[in-house]
Amino acid sequence: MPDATKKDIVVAGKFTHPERKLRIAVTREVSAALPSCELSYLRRSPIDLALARKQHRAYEEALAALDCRLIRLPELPEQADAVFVEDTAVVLDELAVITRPGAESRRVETSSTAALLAGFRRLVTIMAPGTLDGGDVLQVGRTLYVGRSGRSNGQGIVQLTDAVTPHGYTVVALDLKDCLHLKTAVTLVAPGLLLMNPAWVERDAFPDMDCLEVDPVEPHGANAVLVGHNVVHPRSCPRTRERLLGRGLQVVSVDMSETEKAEGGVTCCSLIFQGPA
Ligand code: CIR
Repeated sequence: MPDATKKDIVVAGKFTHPERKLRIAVTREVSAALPSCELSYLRRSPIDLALARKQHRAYEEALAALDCRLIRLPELPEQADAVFVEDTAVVLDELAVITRPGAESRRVETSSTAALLAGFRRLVTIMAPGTLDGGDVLQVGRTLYVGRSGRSNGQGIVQLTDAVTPHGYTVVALDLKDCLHLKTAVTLVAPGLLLMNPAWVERDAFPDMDCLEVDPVEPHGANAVLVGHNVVHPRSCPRTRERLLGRGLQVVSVDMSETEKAEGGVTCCSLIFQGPA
């Protein structure tokens, strides 16, 4: 890990299966400025910062309990959305793509993510005029589905494609409607199984996949993180949780009420990848 970042990084978490390959989860402290976050589809409502930080700790603990080694990046106190670290990079086994977030206010977030990830991966950086948010990139094996959203543009998707194609990945660009990111609309919850909101992304975009739909009263219920065999899922969507349980999946529910008001979900608050063996 580069020296410049070492002093700022908190490493926590326990290893219940040290013989397994190391799984790393990068998070970032909730910014004091979170209440003035970017909003695209939600109305602003008051955010309880202390509660947001408490919930974020519980989220980190949930990841640690699932055998993630946590690396918490330091707070960027002036960057309201910096807790949503997922948007700053796409980490694959072979390389990490440092994004150029679609929201101009968020572009300064990427440098500290890059400094950390340089210790783990070769880096490729999305350049202007390209924009890409990590929340728009859904990896399913060697396929990267990418949302053409308000945050990720055609140039960004071309640059991502150029970076990953030599490593055997196929990039599939998809249209979205009425939601911020692709992973707001669809995530992977088991091998071959997607959890999705068909109002926001076409079910037909995934002809080879099995799809479970969110409960219609829980449009935000499709944002889940698969960690091993466990689905980390928002407590605010209990009906969708029942559907996941009905498929025999193991679900870890986390309360994210405060970051949800900032249009964030469970995927956005971490970057999870395999570390060194
Ligand atoms: C934003 O608008 O950028 C933040 N308020 C929310 C970002 C959520 N990120 C994600 O879903 N990947």
